[in-house]
Amino acid sequence: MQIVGELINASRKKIREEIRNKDNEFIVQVARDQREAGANFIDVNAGIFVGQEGDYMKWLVETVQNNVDAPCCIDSPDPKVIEEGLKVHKGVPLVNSISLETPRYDDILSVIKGSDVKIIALCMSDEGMPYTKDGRMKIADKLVNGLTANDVPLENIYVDPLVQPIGSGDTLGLEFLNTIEQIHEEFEGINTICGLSNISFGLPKRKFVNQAFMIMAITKGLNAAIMNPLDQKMMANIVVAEMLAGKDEFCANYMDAYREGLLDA
Ligand code: THG
Repeated sequence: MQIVGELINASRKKIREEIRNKDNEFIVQVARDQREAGANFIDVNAGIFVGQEGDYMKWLVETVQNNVDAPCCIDSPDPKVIEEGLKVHKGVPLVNSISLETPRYDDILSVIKGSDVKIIALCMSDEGMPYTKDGRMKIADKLVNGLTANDVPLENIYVDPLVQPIGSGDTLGLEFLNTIEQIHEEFEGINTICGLSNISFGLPKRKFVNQAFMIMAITKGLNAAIMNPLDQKMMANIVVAEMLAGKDEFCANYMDAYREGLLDA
C-alpha cells in the first residue's frame, strides 16, 4: 500500500490556522509525524484560501520538503495552483488530480505534459459524480486512455473511483469496490487510490468504518490511499490484509512489522 498522509489539509481547522500564520514548525511536525508513521507521500491542500491558494501551495511544498524527505501529493482542482506547487517540488510528486471536467482536463494535461509526475485520475465529469460501477468505469476508461495517449505510463496513473459516503446510499461501498476490481482487471500495472475516510462521512465512530472498508478494498486490489497514517490500528490492518490477500511473500512484511512493534496497536 502506498500511503498518502492526508492531515495537511486546510479544511481542518487547526491546519487552516497554522497555514494562515505560516507556522513552519507546526506544519513540519505534522509532515514528520506522518512520514515516520509510514506515509510515502505528504498531501498538501490549501483549497479554502481562494485567491491565495497558489501562494500557500508553494509555501506548503517548500516547508514540507525542506524538512522532511518525502514527495508531496499536490492536492487542488486548480491547474494554476498545481503549477505553482510543481515549480518548487523536488523529486517525483503525485498530482491530485485530473478529471474529465472541462476545462480541468485539458488544463491539467497541459501542466503535466512531458514531465514524469505521477497523477491521480479522479472519476468525475461534467455530468457530476457517477454512482454505479459502469458510470465510474466510463470515466476511468476515458481518463486512462487520454493519459496514456499523452505518454503517461500506466505505472504513473492512480485511478480514484471516488469514495462516496455509505450514509448516502447502501450500495455505494460495493459499487466502489467493484470498480477497483475492474480497473485492475482492465489495466495491468495501473494504480488505484481513494480518499478512504469519505466512506464514513456523517457516521459516529468513523475509524471502525474506515478500517473495515480498507480491508475490503485491499481484497479488490486497492494499492494506494489518502488516509491518516497516525491511526495505528489502520496501519496494522493494512499489513495483515495485504498478507492475507497474497501480497506478502513468506509473510516477510508481517514479520518485520511484528518485530518493529507495529502490530501492538
Ligand atoms: N480523492 C482525492 N483527493 C482527496 C479526496 C479524495 N483529497 C481530499 C480528501 N478527499 C482526502 N483528504 C482528507 C483530509 C482530511 C480529512 C479527510 C479527508 C479529515 N476530515 C475530518 C472530518 O471530515 O471530520 C476533519 C476533522 C478535522 O477538522 O480535523 O481530517 O476523495 N483524489
